[in-house]
Amino acid sequence: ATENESPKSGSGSGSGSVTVNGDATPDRKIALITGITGQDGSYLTEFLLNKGYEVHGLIRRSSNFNTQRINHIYIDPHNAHKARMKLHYADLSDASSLRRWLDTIRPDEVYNLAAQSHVAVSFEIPDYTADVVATGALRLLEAVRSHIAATGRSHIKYYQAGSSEMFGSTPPPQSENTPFHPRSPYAASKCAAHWYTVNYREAYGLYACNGILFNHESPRRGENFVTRKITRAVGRIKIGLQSKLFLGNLQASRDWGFAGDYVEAMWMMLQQEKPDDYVVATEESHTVEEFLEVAFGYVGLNWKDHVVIDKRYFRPAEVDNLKGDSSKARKVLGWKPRVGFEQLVKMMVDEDIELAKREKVLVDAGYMDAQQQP
Ligand code: NDP
Ligand code: GDR
Repeated sequence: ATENESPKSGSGSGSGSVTVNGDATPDRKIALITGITGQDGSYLTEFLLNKGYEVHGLIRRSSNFNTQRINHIYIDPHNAHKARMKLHYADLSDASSLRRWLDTIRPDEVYNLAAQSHVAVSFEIPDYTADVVATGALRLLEAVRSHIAATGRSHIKYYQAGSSEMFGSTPPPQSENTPFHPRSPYAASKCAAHWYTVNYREAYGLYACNGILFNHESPRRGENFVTRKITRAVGRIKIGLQSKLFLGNLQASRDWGFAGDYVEAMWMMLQQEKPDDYVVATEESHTVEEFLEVAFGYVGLNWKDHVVIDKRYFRPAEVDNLKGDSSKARKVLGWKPRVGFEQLVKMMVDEDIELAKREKVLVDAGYMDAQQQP
Protein backbone atom coordinates (compact mmCIF):
# COMPACT_ATOMS: atom_id res chain seq x y z
CA ALA A 1 0.00 0.00 0.00
CA THR A 2 1.13 3.52 -0.72
CA GLU A 3 2.30 5.52 2.26
CA ASN A 4 0.56 8.85 2.55
CA GLU A 5 1.51 11.95 4.46
CA SER A 6 -0.46 11.13 7.60
CA PRO A 7 -2.50 8.20 8.81
CA LYS A 8 -2.50 5.93 5.80
CA SER A 9 -6.07 6.57 4.79
CA GLY A 10 -5.91 10.29 5.46
CA SER A 11 -8.51 11.90 7.64
CA GLY A 12 -9.16 15.11 5.82
CA SER A 13 -12.46 15.86 4.15
CA GLY A 14 -13.15 14.54 0.69
CA SER A 15 -10.43 11.89 0.74
CA GLY A 16 -12.24 8.88 -0.61
CA SER A 17 -15.64 7.32 -0.46
CA VAL A 18 -15.88 6.34 3.21
CA THR A 19 -18.30 8.42 5.24
CA VAL A 20 -16.39 10.48 7.78
CA ASN A 21 -19.05 12.95 8.80
CA GLY A 22 -22.51 11.62 9.46
CA ASP A 23 -24.30 8.48 10.53
CA ALA A 24 -24.13 5.08 8.94
CA THR A 25 -26.40 4.26 6.07
CA PRO A 26 -29.32 2.12 7.34
CA ASP A 27 -27.61 -1.12 6.32
CA ARG A 28 -24.05 -0.16 7.27
CA LYS A 29 -22.87 0.13 10.84
CA ILE A 30 -19.88 2.22 11.82
CA ALA A 31 -17.27 0.92 14.26
CA LEU A 32 -14.54 2.90 15.98
CA ILE A 33 -11.55 0.88 17.16
CA THR A 34 -8.72 2.07 19.41
CA GLY A 35 -5.62 -0.14 19.13
CA ILE A 36 -6.43 -1.01 15.50
CA THR A 37 -2.74 -1.51 14.69
CA GLY A 38 -2.40 -4.22 17.37
CA GLN A 39 -2.95 -7.97 17.07
CA ASP A 40 -6.63 -7.89 18.04
CA GLY A 41 -7.34 -4.64 16.20
CA SER A 42 -6.25 -6.21 12.92
CA TYR A 43 -8.41 -9.34 13.34
CA LEU A 44 -11.40 -7.33 14.56
CA THR A 45 -11.13 -4.99 11.57
CA GLU A 46 -11.12 -7.93 9.15
CA PHE A 47 -14.09 -9.44 10.98
CA LEU A 48 -16.14 -6.23 10.93
CA LEU A 49 -15.31 -5.43 7.29
CA ASN A 50 -16.56 -8.92 6.39
CA LYS A 51 -19.78 -8.12 8.23
CA GLY A 52 -20.19 -5.00 6.09
CA TYR A 53 -19.12 -2.43 8.69
CA GLU A 54 -17.32 0.81 7.99
CA VAL A 55 -14.30 0.72 10.31
CA HIS A 56 -12.49 3.73 11.71
CA GLY A 57 -9.27 3.17 13.63
CA LEU A 58 -7.46 5.54 15.93
CA ILE A 59 -3.71 5.26 15.59
CA ARG A 60 -1.01 7.01 17.53
CA ARG A 61 1.81 8.94 15.99
CA SER A 62 5.04 7.00 15.74
CA SER A 63 8.41 7.91 14.18
CA ASN A 64 8.10 4.71 12.16
CA PHE A 65 4.98 3.47 10.41
CA ASN A 66 3.12 1.16 12.77
CA THR A 67 0.41 -0.16 10.44
CA GLN A 68 2.09 -3.45 9.37
CA ARG A 69 -0.76 -5.60 10.69
CA ILE A 70 -3.42 -3.79 8.68
CA ASN A 71 -1.53 -2.87 5.49
CA HIS A 72 -3.04 -5.87 3.68
CA ILE A 73 -6.58 -4.51 4.14
CA TYR A 74 -5.73 -0.90 3.51
CA ILE A 75 -7.09 0.73 0.39
CA ASP A 76 -5.77 4.20 -0.36
CA PRO A 77 -8.89 6.40 -0.40
CA HIS A 78 -7.25 8.68 -2.98
CA ASN A 79 -7.16 5.83 -5.51
CA ALA A 80 -10.07 3.63 -4.62
CA HIS A 81 -13.79 3.96 -4.07
CA LYS A 82 -14.03 0.88 -1.91
CA ALA A 83 -12.14 1.98 1.18
CA ARG A 84 -14.21 1.05 4.21
CA MET A 85 -11.37 1.34 6.74
CA LYS A 86 -10.09 4.76 7.74
CA LEU A 87 -7.33 5.72 10.14
CA HIS A 88 -7.10 8.85 12.24
CA TYR A 89 -4.48 10.18 14.62
CA ALA A 90 -5.46 10.14 18.28
CA ASP A 91 -4.07 8.91 21.57
CA LEU A 92 -5.69 7.52 24.69
CA SER A 93 -3.67 10.06 26.65
CA ASP A 94 -5.38 12.91 24.74
CA ALA A 95 -9.04 13.27 25.74
CA SER A 96 -9.73 16.00 23.17
CA SER A 97 -8.71 13.74 20.29
CA LEU A 98 -11.11 11.01 21.47
CA ARG A 99 -14.12 13.33 21.72
CA ARG A 100 -13.31 14.98 18.39
CA TRP A 101 -13.25 11.68 16.49
CA LEU A 102 -16.42 10.44 18.19
CA ASP A 103 -18.22 13.60 17.10
CA THR A 104 -16.84 13.31 13.57
CA ILE A 105 -17.23 9.58 12.97
CA ARG A 106 -20.48 9.10 14.93
CA PRO A 107 -19.91 5.37 15.45
CA ASP A 108 -22.48 2.77 16.44
CA GLU A 109 -19.93 0.61 18.25
CA VAL A 110 -16.71 1.60 20.04
CA TYR A 111 -14.06 -1.03 20.76
CA ASN A 112 -11.40 0.07 23.24
CA LEU A 113 -8.47 -2.22 22.49
CA ALA A 114 -5.60 0.25 22.90
CA ALA A 115 -3.19 -0.43 25.73
CA GLN A 116 0.39 -0.68 26.85
CA SER A 117 -0.32 -4.39 26.90
CA HIS A 118 2.97 -5.94 28.06
CA VAL A 119 2.79 -7.12 31.67
CA ALA A 120 6.56 -7.15 32.31
CA VAL A 121 7.00 -3.71 30.70
CA SER A 122 4.28 -2.32 32.99
CA PHE A 123 6.71 -2.75 35.91
CA GLU A 124 9.21 -0.56 34.02
CA ILE A 125 6.69 2.15 33.03
CA PRO A 126 3.91 1.91 35.63
CA ASP A 127 2.81 5.53 35.49
CA TYR A 128 2.44 5.52 31.69
CA THR A 129 0.71 2.12 31.80
CA ALA A 130 -1.88 3.43 34.27
CA ASP A 131 -2.39 6.58 32.22
CA VAL A 132 -3.14 4.68 29.00
CA VAL A 133 -4.78 1.51 30.32
CA ALA A 134 -6.83 2.87 33.23
CA THR A 135 -7.28 6.61 32.70
CA GLY A 136 -7.31 6.13 28.92
CA ALA A 137 -10.40 3.91 29.24
CA LEU A 138 -11.99 6.50 31.53
CA ARG A 139 -11.25 9.26 28.99
CA LEU A 140 -12.90 7.25 26.24
CA LEU A 141 -15.94 6.37 28.37
CA GLU A 142 -16.32 10.02 29.31
CA ALA A 143 -15.99 11.04 25.66
CA VAL A 144 -18.74 8.55 24.73
CA ARG A 145 -20.95 9.76 27.59
CA SER A 146 -20.55 13.45 26.71
CA HIS A 147 -20.97 12.72 22.98
CA ILE A 148 -24.29 10.99 23.76
CA ALA A 149 -25.36 13.86 26.03
CA ALA A 150 -24.63 16.36 23.25
CA THR A 151 -26.12 14.41 20.35
CA GLY A 152 -28.75 12.10 21.86
CA ARG A 153 -27.10 9.12 20.10
CA SER A 154 -27.84 6.81 23.02
CA HIS A 155 -27.65 3.61 20.97
CA ILE A 156 -23.81 3.66 20.98
CA LYS A 157 -22.24 0.50 22.39
CA TYR A 158 -18.85 0.32 24.11
CA TYR A 159 -16.50 -2.66 24.46
CA GLN A 160 -13.68 -2.68 27.02
CA ALA A 161 -10.76 -5.07 26.51
CA GLY A 162 -10.43 -6.63 29.94
CA SER A 163 -7.91 -9.30 30.82
CA SER A 164 -7.50 -12.57 32.74
CA GLU A 165 -4.48 -10.85 34.32
CA MET A 166 -7.03 -9.12 36.58
CA PHE A 167 -7.53 -12.48 38.37
CA GLY A 168 -3.79 -12.60 39.09
CA SER A 169 -3.20 -14.87 42.06
CA THR A 170 -6.80 -16.04 42.50
CA PRO A 171 -6.75 -19.79 41.72
CA PRO A 172 -8.48 -21.28 38.65
CA PRO A 173 -10.99 -21.84 37.22
CA GLN A 174 -11.71 -18.09 36.87
CA SER A 175 -15.19 -16.89 35.90
CA GLU A 176 -17.09 -13.57 35.97
CA ASN A 177 -17.71 -14.18 39.70
CA THR A 178 -14.06 -14.75 40.64
CA PRO A 179 -12.48 -11.94 42.73
CA PHE A 180 -9.68 -9.95 41.12
CA HIS A 181 -6.19 -9.97 42.65
CA PRO A 182 -3.96 -8.17 40.15
CA ARG A 183 -0.20 -8.82 40.22
CA SER A 184 1.20 -6.01 38.04
CA PRO A 185 0.64 -2.32 37.28
CA TYR A 186 -0.90 -3.49 33.99
CA ALA A 187 -3.37 -5.80 35.72
CA ALA A 188 -4.29 -3.22 38.39
CA SER A 189 -4.91 -0.68 35.60
CA LYS A 190 -7.13 -3.17 33.74
CA CYS A 191 -9.12 -3.65 36.99
CA ALA A 192 -9.66 0.12 37.16
CA ALA A 193 -10.78 0.16 33.51
CA HIS A 194 -13.14 -2.75 34.26
CA TRP A 195 -14.79 -0.90 37.14
CA TYR A 196 -14.96 2.40 35.23
CA THR A 197 -16.88 0.51 32.56
CA VAL A 198 -19.27 -1.06 35.08
CA ASN A 199 -19.73 2.34 36.71
CA TYR A 200 -20.61 4.12 33.43
CA ARG A 201 -23.12 1.36 32.72
CA GLU A 202 -24.74 1.72 36.15
CA ALA A 203 -24.48 5.50 36.51
CA TYR A 204 -25.40 6.63 32.99
CA GLY A 205 -27.11 3.61 31.47
CA LEU A 206 -24.35 3.33 28.88
CA TYR A 207 -24.37 0.12 26.84
CA ALA A 208 -20.90 -0.95 27.99
CA CYS A 209 -19.42 -4.47 28.17
CA ASN A 210 -16.25 -5.87 29.68
CA GLY A 211 -14.74 -8.78 27.81
CA ILE A 212 -12.47 -10.61 30.26
CA LEU A 213 -10.32 -12.34 27.70
CA PHE A 214 -7.73 -14.96 28.51
CA ASN A 215 -4.47 -15.03 26.52
CA HIS A 216 -5.01 -15.21 22.78
CA GLU A 217 -2.26 -15.56 20.24
CA SER A 218 -1.67 -15.70 16.50
CA PRO A 219 1.04 -15.26 13.88
CA ARG A 220 0.41 -11.51 14.40
CA ARG A 221 1.23 -11.63 18.12
CA GLY A 222 3.87 -9.10 19.25
CA GLU A 223 7.31 -10.70 19.21
CA ASN A 224 8.06 -10.10 22.90
CA PHE A 225 5.13 -12.14 24.19
CA VAL A 226 6.25 -15.64 25.14
CA THR A 227 4.33 -17.64 22.51
CA ARG A 228 5.53 -15.60 19.55
CA LYS A 229 9.02 -15.28 21.01
CA ILE A 230 9.13 -19.09 21.03
CA THR A 231 7.67 -19.66 17.55
CA ARG A 232 9.92 -16.96 16.03
CA ALA A 233 12.91 -18.71 17.62
CA VAL A 234 11.77 -22.14 16.39
CA GLY A 235 11.55 -20.81 12.83
CA ARG A 236 14.95 -19.14 13.00
CA ILE A 237 16.66 -22.11 14.68
CA LYS A 238 15.19 -24.53 12.14
CA ILE A 239 16.43 -22.38 9.25
CA GLY A 240 19.84 -21.90 10.88
CA LEU A 241 19.64 -18.22 11.79
CA GLN A 242 19.96 -18.60 15.58
CA SER A 243 20.73 -21.30 18.12
CA LYS A 244 19.68 -20.05 21.57
CA LEU A 245 16.42 -18.80 23.03
CA PHE A 246 16.52 -16.86 26.32
CA LEU A 247 13.41 -17.21 28.48
CA GLY A 248 12.21 -16.67 32.07
CA ASN A 249 9.68 -18.69 34.07
CA LEU A 250 8.70 -21.87 32.21
CA GLN A 251 6.26 -23.10 34.87
CA ALA A 252 3.60 -20.40 34.46
CA SER A 253 0.41 -21.83 33.03
CA ARG A 254 -1.88 -19.99 30.60
CA ASP A 255 -5.21 -20.58 28.87
CA TRP A 256 -4.12 -19.87 25.29
CA GLY A 257 -6.62 -19.40 22.45
CA PHE A 258 -6.55 -18.02 18.91
CA ALA A 259 -7.04 -14.25 18.53
CA GLY A 260 -9.23 -14.70 15.43
CA ASP A 261 -11.76 -16.61 17.55
CA TYR A 262 -11.71 -14.05 20.36
CA VAL A 263 -12.57 -10.95 18.31
CA GLU A 264 -15.82 -12.62 17.34
CA ALA A 265 -16.75 -12.82 21.04
CA MET A 266 -16.12 -9.05 21.36
CA TRP A 267 -18.61 -8.36 18.59
CA MET A 268 -21.14 -10.86 19.97
CA MET A 269 -21.16 -9.07 23.34
CA LEU A 270 -22.29 -5.87 21.62
CA GLN A 271 -25.14 -7.62 19.75
CA GLN A 272 -27.03 -8.61 22.92
CA GLU A 273 -30.12 -6.87 24.19
CA LYS A 274 -28.45 -5.89 27.47
CA PRO A 275 -24.83 -5.04 28.22
CA ASP A 276 -22.91 -7.46 30.46
CA ASP A 277 -19.43 -8.81 31.25
CA TYR A 278 -18.12 -12.10 29.86
CA VAL A 279 -15.11 -14.36 30.36
CA VAL A 280 -13.70 -15.66 27.05
CA ALA A 281 -11.38 -18.66 27.31
CA THR A 282 -10.63 -22.12 25.91
CA GLU A 283 -10.92 -23.70 29.41
CA GLU A 284 -7.61 -25.51 28.84
CA SER A 285 -4.33 -24.46 30.45
CA HIS A 286 -0.72 -25.26 29.49
CA THR A 287 2.65 -24.31 30.93
CA VAL A 288 5.24 -22.37 28.94
CA GLU A 289 7.26 -25.60 28.98
CA GLU A 290 4.41 -27.49 27.31
CA PHE A 291 4.24 -24.77 24.67
CA LEU A 292 7.99 -25.27 24.08
CA GLU A 293 7.56 -29.03 23.76
CA VAL A 294 4.85 -28.74 21.11
CA ALA A 295 6.54 -25.93 19.17
CA PHE A 296 10.05 -27.43 19.01
CA GLY A 297 8.73 -31.00 18.72
CA TYR A 298 6.64 -30.07 15.68
CA VAL A 299 9.80 -29.39 13.63
CA GLY A 300 11.81 -32.28 15.11
CA LEU A 301 13.86 -30.22 17.60
CA ASN A 302 14.38 -30.65 21.36
CA TRP A 303 13.77 -27.37 23.22
CA LYS A 304 16.26 -28.37 25.93
CA ASP A 305 19.09 -28.07 23.39
CA HIS A 306 18.28 -24.39 22.76
CA VAL A 307 16.52 -22.73 25.72
CA VAL A 308 18.62 -20.80 28.25
CA ILE A 309 17.00 -19.40 31.39
CA ASP A 310 17.70 -15.71 31.84
CA LYS A 311 16.71 -14.02 35.13
CA ARG A 312 15.88 -10.77 33.37
CA TYR A 313 12.66 -12.32 32.05
CA PHE A 314 11.31 -13.18 35.50
CA ARG A 315 8.73 -10.70 36.83
CA PRO A 316 8.67 -9.04 40.28
CA ALA A 317 5.32 -10.80 40.84
CA GLU A 318 4.12 -13.68 38.66
CA VAL A 319 0.68 -14.94 37.71
CA ASP A 320 1.10 -18.70 38.10
CA ASN A 321 -2.04 -20.30 36.81
CA LEU A 322 -4.85 -19.07 34.59
CA LYS A 323 -7.66 -21.27 33.31
CA GLY A 324 -10.97 -19.71 32.37
CA ASP A 325 -14.53 -20.80 32.91
CA SER A 326 -16.27 -19.34 29.86
CA SER A 327 -19.60 -21.13 30.34
CA LYS A 328 -21.52 -17.84 30.41
CA ALA A 329 -20.16 -16.71 27.01
CA ARG A 330 -20.82 -20.17 25.57
CA LYS A 331 -24.39 -20.23 26.86
CA VAL A 332 -25.50 -16.60 26.37
CA LEU A 333 -23.47 -15.60 23.30
CA GLY A 334 -23.25 -19.02 21.70
CA TRP A 335 -19.49 -18.51 21.39
CA LYS A 336 -16.91 -21.26 21.38
CA PRO A 337 -13.27 -21.45 20.27
CA ARG A 338 -12.55 -23.10 16.92
CA VAL A 339 -8.76 -23.43 17.18
CA GLY A 340 -7.26 -25.74 19.81
CA PHE A 341 -3.87 -25.48 21.55
CA GLU A 342 -1.78 -27.73 19.27
CA GLN A 343 -3.36 -26.27 16.14
CA LEU A 344 -2.55 -22.76 17.38
CA VAL A 345 1.09 -23.59 18.10
CA LYS A 346 1.51 -25.27 14.71
CA MET A 347 -0.15 -22.36 12.88
CA MET A 348 2.31 -19.96 14.50
CA VAL A 349 5.35 -22.16 13.85
CA ASP A 350 4.35 -22.68 10.19
CA GLU A 351 4.12 -18.92 9.60
CA ASP A 352 7.37 -18.22 11.43
CA ILE A 353 9.25 -20.82 9.40
CA GLU A 354 8.14 -19.03 6.24
CA LEU A 355 9.24 -15.71 7.76
CA ALA A 356 12.63 -17.17 8.69
CA LYS A 357 13.08 -18.45 5.13
CA ARG A 358 12.55 -14.93 3.81
CA GLU A 359 15.05 -13.59 6.34
CA LYS A 360 17.56 -16.23 5.24
CA VAL A 361 17.40 -15.01 1.64
CA LEU A 362 18.30 -11.51 2.83
CA VAL A 363 21.06 -12.80 5.13
CA ASP A 364 22.60 -14.95 2.36
CA ALA A 365 22.52 -12.01 -0.06
CA GLY A 366 24.33 -9.87 2.50
CA TYR A 367 21.41 -7.47 2.96
CA MET A 368 20.78 -8.44 6.56
CA ASP A 369 22.72 -9.51 9.62
CA ALA A 370 21.42 -12.81 11.06
CA GLN A 371 20.98 -11.08 14.44
CA GLN A 372 18.75 -8.46 12.88
CA GLN A 373 15.04 -8.98 12.35
CA PRO A 374 13.12 -7.36 9.53
P1 NDP B 1 -1.24 -5.10 21.20
O1 NDP B 1 -0.16 -4.73 22.15
O2 NDP B 1 -0.92 -5.96 20.03
O3 NDP B 1 -1.92 -3.76 20.64
C1 NDP B 1 -2.11 -2.65 21.45
C2 NDP B 1 -2.65 -1.51 20.61
O4 NDP B 1 -2.80 -0.34 21.43
C3 NDP B 1 -1.72 -1.09 19.46
O5 NDP B 1 -2.52 -0.73 18.36
C4 NDP B 1 -1.03 0.14 20.04
O6 NDP B 1 -0.53 1.02 19.05
C5 NDP B 1 -2.19 0.77 20.77
N1 NDP B 1 -1.77 1.77 21.77
C6 NDP B 1 -0.84 1.63 22.73
N2 NDP B 1 -0.75 2.77 23.44
C7 NDP B 1 -1.63 3.64 22.91
C8 NDP B 1 -2.01 4.97 23.19
N3 NDP B 1 -1.41 5.67 24.18
N4 NDP B 1 -2.98 5.56 22.46
C9 NDP B 1 -3.56 4.89 21.44
N5 NDP B 1 -3.24 3.62 21.10
C10 NDP B 1 -2.29 3.01 21.84
O7 NDP B 1 -2.41 -5.76 22.08
P2 NDP B 1 -3.44 -6.92 21.67
O8 NDP B 1 -3.98 -6.64 20.34
O9 NDP B 1 -2.85 -8.24 21.98
O10 NDP B 1 -4.57 -6.69 22.78
C11 NDP B 1 -5.67 -5.80 22.55
C12 NDP B 1 -6.24 -5.36 23.90
O11 NDP B 1 -6.70 -6.50 24.61
C13 NDP B 1 -5.26 -4.67 24.83
O12 NDP B 1 -5.97 -3.72 25.58
C14 NDP B 1 -4.78 -5.79 25.74
O13 NDP B 1 -4.33 -5.27 26.98
C15 NDP B 1 -6.04 -6.59 25.88
N6 NDP B 1 -5.89 -8.01 26.12
C16 NDP B 1 -5.11 -8.77 25.30
C17 NDP B 1 -5.04 -10.12 25.47
C18 NDP B 1 -4.19 -10.99 24.60
O14 NDP B 1 -3.93 -12.14 24.98
N7 NDP B 1 -3.77 -10.53 23.43
C19 NDP B 1 -5.81 -10.80 26.54
C20 NDP B 1 -6.61 -9.90 27.32
C21 NDP B 1 -6.64 -8.56 27.11
P3 NDP B 1 0.94 0.76 18.35
O15 NDP B 1 0.70 -0.25 17.26
O16 NDP B 1 1.29 2.10 17.87
O17 NDP B 1 1.84 0.23 19.42
P1 GDR C 1 1.01 -12.43 29.74
O1 GDR C 1 1.80 -12.85 28.42
O2 GDR C 1 1.91 -11.85 30.76
O3 GDR C 1 0.21 -13.64 30.14
O4 GDR C 1 0.07 -11.26 29.21
P2 GDR C 1 3.34 -13.15 28.13
O5 GDR C 1 3.37 -13.93 26.88
O6 GDR C 1 4.15 -11.91 28.20
O7 GDR C 1 3.77 -14.07 29.37
C1 GDR C 1 3.17 -15.34 29.60
C2 GDR C 1 3.99 -16.10 30.64
O8 GDR C 1 5.24 -16.49 30.07
C3 GDR C 1 6.25 -16.24 31.02
N1 GDR C 1 7.54 -16.05 30.33
C4 GDR C 1 7.86 -15.05 29.49
N2 GDR C 1 7.12 -14.02 29.02
C5 GDR C 1 7.71 -13.18 28.14
N3 GDR C 1 6.99 -12.16 27.62
N4 GDR C 1 9.00 -13.33 27.72
C6 GDR C 1 9.79 -14.35 28.19
O9 GDR C 1 10.95 -14.46 27.81
C7 GDR C 1 9.19 -15.27 29.10
N5 GDR C 1 9.63 -16.38 29.73
C8 GDR C 1 8.63 -16.84 30.47
C9 GDR C 1 5.78 -15.00 31.75
O10 GDR C 1 6.48 -14.84 32.99
C10 GDR C 1 4.30 -15.30 31.90
O11 GDR C 1 4.07 -16.08 33.02
C11 GDR C 1 -0.62 -11.37 27.98
C12 GDR C 1 -0.75 -9.95 27.39
O12 GDR C 1 -1.29 -10.06 26.09
C13 GDR C 1 -1.68 -9.10 28.22
O13 GDR C 1 -1.92 -7.86 27.56
C14 GDR C 1 -3.00 -9.85 28.41
O14 GDR C 1 -3.86 -9.09 29.22
C15 GDR C 1 -2.75 -11.21 29.02
O15 GDR C 1 -1.89 -11.94 28.17
C16 GDR C 1 -4.03 -12.01 29.19
